Amino acid sequence: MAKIIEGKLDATGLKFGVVISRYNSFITQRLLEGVLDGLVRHGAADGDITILYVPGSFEMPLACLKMAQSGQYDAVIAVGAVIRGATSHFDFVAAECAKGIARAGMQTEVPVIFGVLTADTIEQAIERAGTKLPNRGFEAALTAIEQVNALKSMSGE
Ligand code: INI
Repeated sequence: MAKIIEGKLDATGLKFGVVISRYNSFITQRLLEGVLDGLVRHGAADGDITILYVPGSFEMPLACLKMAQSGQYDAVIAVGAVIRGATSHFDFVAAECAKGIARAGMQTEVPVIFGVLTADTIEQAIERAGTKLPNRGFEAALTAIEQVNALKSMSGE
């Protein structure tokens, strides 16, 4: 019989850092609401969640790295919205943001979750922030909880 290791969706006693971008704040605030809802409804205490604001998604990797390095959090959740619109800036910001966030997790061995929307239009971003589609922030919260618990289970905690 195969041995299965998996993470429970129980955030009781876990500590979370949330890095949120002010850029496109009308979207990122909705995502933040989803993150907080997802964490608290799965048992996290309000006081165990720290929110760090940064100017834009390009600034998120360093902030995530610093939070993860601090040793104060079981997971860090990055919340941003990169919208293509009419600018080629999108490709640079989205690529650096994704790479940097992945690197922060690998470097620190703390789960750093990519709760960053990348969308071609503002309408798509609104849909993914909890209108036509589920709130991506809520999904990022559940991802964080599962990943923390999966890694804890794997190391026998
Ligand atoms: N930042 C975002 O978070 N989303 C975007 O869609 C975006 N666009 O398209 O320009 C964006 N740019 C700002 C960037 O993140 C930095 O704050 C800026 O370049 C200063 O470093």
